[in-house]
Amino acid sequence: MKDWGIGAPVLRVEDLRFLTGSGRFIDDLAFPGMLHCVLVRSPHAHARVRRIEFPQDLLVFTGRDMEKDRVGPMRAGWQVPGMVEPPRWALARETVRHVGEPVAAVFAATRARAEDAAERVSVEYEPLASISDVCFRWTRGDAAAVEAAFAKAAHRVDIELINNRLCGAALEARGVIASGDTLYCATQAPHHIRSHVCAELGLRETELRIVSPDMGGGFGYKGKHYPEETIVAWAARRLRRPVKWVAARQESFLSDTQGRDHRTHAVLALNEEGGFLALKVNTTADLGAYVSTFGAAIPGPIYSALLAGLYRTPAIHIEVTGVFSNTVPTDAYRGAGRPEACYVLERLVDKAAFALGLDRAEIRRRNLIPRASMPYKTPIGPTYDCGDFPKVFERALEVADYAGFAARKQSSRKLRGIGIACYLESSGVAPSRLAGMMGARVGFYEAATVRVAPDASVTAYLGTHNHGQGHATTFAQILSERLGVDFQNIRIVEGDTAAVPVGTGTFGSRSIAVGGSALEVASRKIIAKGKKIAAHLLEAAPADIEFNGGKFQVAGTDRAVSFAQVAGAAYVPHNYPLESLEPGLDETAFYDPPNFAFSNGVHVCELEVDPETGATQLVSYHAVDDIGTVINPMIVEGQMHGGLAQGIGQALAERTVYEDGQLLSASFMDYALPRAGDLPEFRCETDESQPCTHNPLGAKGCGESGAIGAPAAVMSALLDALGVADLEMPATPHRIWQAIMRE
Ligand code: MCN
Repeated sequence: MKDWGIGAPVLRVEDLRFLTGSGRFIDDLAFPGMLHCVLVRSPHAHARVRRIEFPQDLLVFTGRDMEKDRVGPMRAGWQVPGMVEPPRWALARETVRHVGEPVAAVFAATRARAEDAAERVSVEYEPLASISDVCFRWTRGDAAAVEAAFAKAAHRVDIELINNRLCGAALEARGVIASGDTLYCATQAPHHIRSHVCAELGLRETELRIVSPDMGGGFGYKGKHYPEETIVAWAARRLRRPVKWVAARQESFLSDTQGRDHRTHAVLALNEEGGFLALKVNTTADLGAYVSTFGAAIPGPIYSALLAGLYRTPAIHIEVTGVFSNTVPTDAYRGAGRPEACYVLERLVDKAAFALGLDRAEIRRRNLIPRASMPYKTPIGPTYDCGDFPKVFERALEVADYAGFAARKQSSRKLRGIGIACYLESSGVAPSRLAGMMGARVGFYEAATVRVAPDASVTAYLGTHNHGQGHATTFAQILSERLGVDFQNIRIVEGDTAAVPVGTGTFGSRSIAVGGSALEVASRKIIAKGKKIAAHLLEAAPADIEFNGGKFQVAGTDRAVSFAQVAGAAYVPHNYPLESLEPGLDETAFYDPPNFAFSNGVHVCELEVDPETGATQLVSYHAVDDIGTVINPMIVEGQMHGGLAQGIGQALAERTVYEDGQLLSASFMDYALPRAGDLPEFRCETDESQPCTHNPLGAKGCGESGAIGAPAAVMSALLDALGVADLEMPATPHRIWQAIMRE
């Protein structure tokens, strides 16, 4: 196996720093004269703020102070057509709409003092009844074609599902520090945060620098714009002192955006042989109290685009109703719309298999889109550029020994089940033009600069953000491969708008497909310029120069100059074509993908349930994923493991519970995360036979794959083990035991 460059399982260069305690996270930062901010948050789900009172010796700001300074409302980053977007203020002005909404900001020299001071702020509320209202309706597909297909169908199978609301649980809580013109902010999307905060504070983007340093996980929810960013940036300017806010763990539950929360009714029409004829999906998605940054996009355009999955269903229609409720806003959480789509489809397909008396593998086999149909235009919009779904499917069944399951079940003393999930992931939202037509207020390109130093060491600057994905390693692998520069001589810079002037960020598994592609294009520009410099040095025509193994060579001769010689000549241009070429070796590329990169895969989960207690033990989990060209197989496997753990958590344990707008699961005593002992040894492999056809690396994203396939695979296995038709996530021992008792 290769030990460097693209395809090599290179150890992560960032880990030495982290493992030796040299990371630099938000809470590690402090500035002279810094004040600590603590927020007074609403205890009510819905209330009018009557009066806010506090002793004169306290330093407290309220929404009125921000209003006087003309701080503008927070706006969503995506406005689905027809969407209602009520104003959202960083500090509430008249009304609070969810428990945890910030009402007043209290400042003191230490955090403890700020916490004590916050206790002395008294807020008089007039509680209001909780409400629910429609924010948007979003449809896709051809309703008439679906009705016509249903009229002719031999079978019709329908299902009602809840996709449980989840919350993110990164090791490091969110945090923001403002100092001078810099906002240090643990965010996945520094450039987006700059735009949002500047728009609200009336600043030019050149007046605010965002630095997102090392970050202990983001999982999608740290990619969104939050009130605290505006509050802290504004307060620091007003107080002329650095200001720091870091969330306490319970605050995270009350203020971080949450994920999923769908109610869906779906119906599948089939012919005699189990062929899918039409699919009708009706989903109600809870957006919470306000439209968060991508809060409407995730259940609208993103989720609905994936409802064809890996299947050739000729007619599909989907209607999504986004509704407000008096809860924390929802937004992206690892998978973001795709696990929801996968869950609907796979549960429905399992149910159809059951209704028709077909094996669950067989019904899928009959309906998978064959490779020969690529590129495949789905009836709901997207066109898949490539993929060999049947191959990935058969391989997954083979590695999981699906055929041998019956024997294993027979020899099991518990309730044993096997489950299959076929998933599709639209990595890297694209293209900007199409997203714009669907309401996006931002672009979806990525920018990369490759800067070669005079000594031929290389720094690359990207608009993406590394918060656990290993970018410092994988991006360096790409450059090392392309430029022939030693891996140790490459440095990757992300997360600082002063160093990286433009960018989009890391979410939607876009970093490799979009950021990596921008990097690839920038490195091609470096080589193109290097060829011109080399041609001059070698007194040859640029067209005759080849770049191979780190050397620029006159084709067919042994005359060559090294990459280092070319870099040296670029910066000490003594022998250099200055009349036709600028000095320097420094190139930037913007890359706006023409399409999503469609990662896909098939997961097979096997488990046993203890009939006495309802406890589930996963026995094995096999995943075969097509993520196109793999840059670092070790990192990809780690990404899969993390995603799988989150997906399994959704299936078996995690659930955000509200009662009358009060959050009942606001601690890790009440919100159950999966632990290492709950997880089996994962067996993951990739299929690289179908590289993405439209990006220059051929790579498709993998960061969310595990979280997309796992809930459906685990639930499929559980239903099989229990022999029941319905069971809700999270399938806790209690719920499972109740299901057993009902039988
Ligand atoms: N990779 C690769 N070959 C491929 C695809 C990816 O080697 N064909 C590598 C990439 O180079 C990168 C990593 O795998 O180092 C993930 O790449 P990608 O799929 O592009 O995903 P992103 O880097 O854009 O990460 C975002 C994705 C999302 S959306 C969430 S949420 C998420 C995740 O990744 N949150 C994470 N993985 C996480 N991992 C950690 N540790 N922490 C989080 O918060």
